[in-house]
Amino acid sequence: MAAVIVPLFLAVLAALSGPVVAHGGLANYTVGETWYRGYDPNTPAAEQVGQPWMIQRQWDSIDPIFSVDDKYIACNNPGSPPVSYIPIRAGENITAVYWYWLHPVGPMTVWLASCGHDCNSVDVNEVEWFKIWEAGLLAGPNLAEGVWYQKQFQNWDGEPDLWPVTIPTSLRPGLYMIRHEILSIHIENKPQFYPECANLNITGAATAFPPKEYLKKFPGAYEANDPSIKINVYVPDDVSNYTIPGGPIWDGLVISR
Ligand SMILES: [Cu+2]
Repeated sequence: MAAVIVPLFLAVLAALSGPVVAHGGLANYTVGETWYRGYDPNTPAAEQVGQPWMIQRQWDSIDPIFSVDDKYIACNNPGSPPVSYIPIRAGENITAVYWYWLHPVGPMTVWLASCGHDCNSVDVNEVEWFKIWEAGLLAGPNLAEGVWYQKQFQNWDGEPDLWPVTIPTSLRPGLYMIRHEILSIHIENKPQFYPECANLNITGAATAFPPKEYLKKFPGAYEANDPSIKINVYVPDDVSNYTIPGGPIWDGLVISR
């Protein structure tokens, strides 16, 4: 489970030179001072799949997923699971590292799913995900021109875009997948989902786990006609509140069923 310390510059850089399309994805993580290289769709799969350092699910495209019913909405993942797990303690931060994220409008969410004894034999469409973090519209004046977290986390000064998230302190230890999703809604009624998944080995002595109402599948967590997903952020232009789809985040408390 060796850490690779060389930053991996991502496909989005190549995409920037394209005339129209510019998307992106997540291919690096940090925990503390340790850098974990993930999958790079611009590097041959044979150099990455099965490598002992790989901690992220293979993904092959920086293009978005447009349908909530697309099975790739789980992990942008037509390919192979990784070999290794990022070690992390409950209560510790994991930071997702992007380069030059482009889109400014829409929510960002982070989900976990328990894998049982092995994340590499599970079906990413069958595991049960629970949301642990979300951020949407931070300030007005309206949906199109307001400050979204998605806009605020961008860095265009050569530094990477950093997205830190805390693993719930009360979560019971085990093998989990972590799923980062950026939902971009800058094109009217055509949502763009950008999910990627990695393996975590969460340690600690806590015992909590979210109750059933927090557990969702992808596809399944979202409705195509959710007004936060099928949305025109430009009309009307006086809306300054936004409900992040996918239900509430689990706050780490044990809730009696
Ligand atoms: Cu894009």
